[in-house]
Amino acid sequence: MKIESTDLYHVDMPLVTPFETSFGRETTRAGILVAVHGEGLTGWGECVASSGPWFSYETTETAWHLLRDFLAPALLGQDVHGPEDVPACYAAVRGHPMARAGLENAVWDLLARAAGLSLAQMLARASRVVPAGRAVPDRVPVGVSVGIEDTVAELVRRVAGYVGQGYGRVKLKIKPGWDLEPVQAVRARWPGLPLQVDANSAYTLADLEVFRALDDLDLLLIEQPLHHDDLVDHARLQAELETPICLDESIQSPEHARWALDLDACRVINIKVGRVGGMTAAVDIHDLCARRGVPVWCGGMLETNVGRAGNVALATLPNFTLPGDISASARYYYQDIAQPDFVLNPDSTVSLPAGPGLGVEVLAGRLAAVSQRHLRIA
Ligand code: SMG
Ligand code: MG
Repeated sequence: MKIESTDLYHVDMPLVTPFETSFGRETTRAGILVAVHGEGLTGWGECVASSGPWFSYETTETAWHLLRDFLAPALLGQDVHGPEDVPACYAAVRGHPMARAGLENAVWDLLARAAGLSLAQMLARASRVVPAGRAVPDRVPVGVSVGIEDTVAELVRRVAGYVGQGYGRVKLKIKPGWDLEPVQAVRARWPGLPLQVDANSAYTLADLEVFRALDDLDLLLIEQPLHHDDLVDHARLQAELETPICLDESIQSPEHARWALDLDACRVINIKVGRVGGMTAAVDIHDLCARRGVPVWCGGMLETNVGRAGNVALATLPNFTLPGDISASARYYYQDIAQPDFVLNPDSTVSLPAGPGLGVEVLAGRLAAVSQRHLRIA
């Protein structure tokens, strides 16, 4: 498949509910939608870099720069046989995984559509641990990630709303000053609820007592408690805790995943396709963890239905044994740029859309309405 052109759309969309983490509150979500064209077909990818360098150093501006000046030009005119050919086109580019993922994932969608396969089928073929003949699941288990609220009472009300909608697993954002009290309150109200926390790197080893107390709350995992770039202190903390540490920000490549497991810095990995540079690396990390007996789950970056469809497909791989941060479309945006929407099934799953590739279609009018700029690279 010869890549004939690429379109970049810088979007900004208001969130249905503001989302607050240890690094701040977001009321809108910026991102870049990437379309690649070849042989009359179009594939879509979503770059999940935020407006500012908080979750990672990447921003929509840095990703736009990388995509416009390095990544899309390197891919232009290339004859791509498989998605794994894409990272090879810009192997010399260091870092910037979210920018790379936006483009690579668009090619996965394009090639899946060309082959008449769903993305989930393509991913199963790419994995080295999926047994031959395994049927692709038609749904994946999901949970909801709940941001920091102004009061514990508001948090409990918010969680009650999501539990009432049918979410069977809840993740609470924590930060110093917003940790034991809210988590204990939610645990007391729902003693059997699968519950986990995410600190987004807000703590240090000096906070050991907070983690010892969280260790008693029967949590599924504690996500990214320490520095975003650290593995050594996470290994020290894991040695003190029964609850598995799950790394998010610290794992930006399959190499980071291997180093983290070798150091026992975590016992679960959150795979975000954007954070690790694309589906090829995401499958590699999945396979590594499967071979080592380490569970993984699919993280979320408040994606539109384009990114969400990719996450749902990824989460069909067999070692995604914990529910993903893949909530129903209605939790994020009033009107998504791609359809159909994802809805929550009563068993706290979302279903895979039908059709080849991602299984969602971008609506040109809706995309134009939320686009701040558009660039064609041809
Ligand atoms: O997509 O439902 C979602 C959000 C999941 O909590 C979520 N993501 O650190 O895991 C994380 C955060 C990062 C969000 S920053 C945009
Ligand atoms: Mg996280």
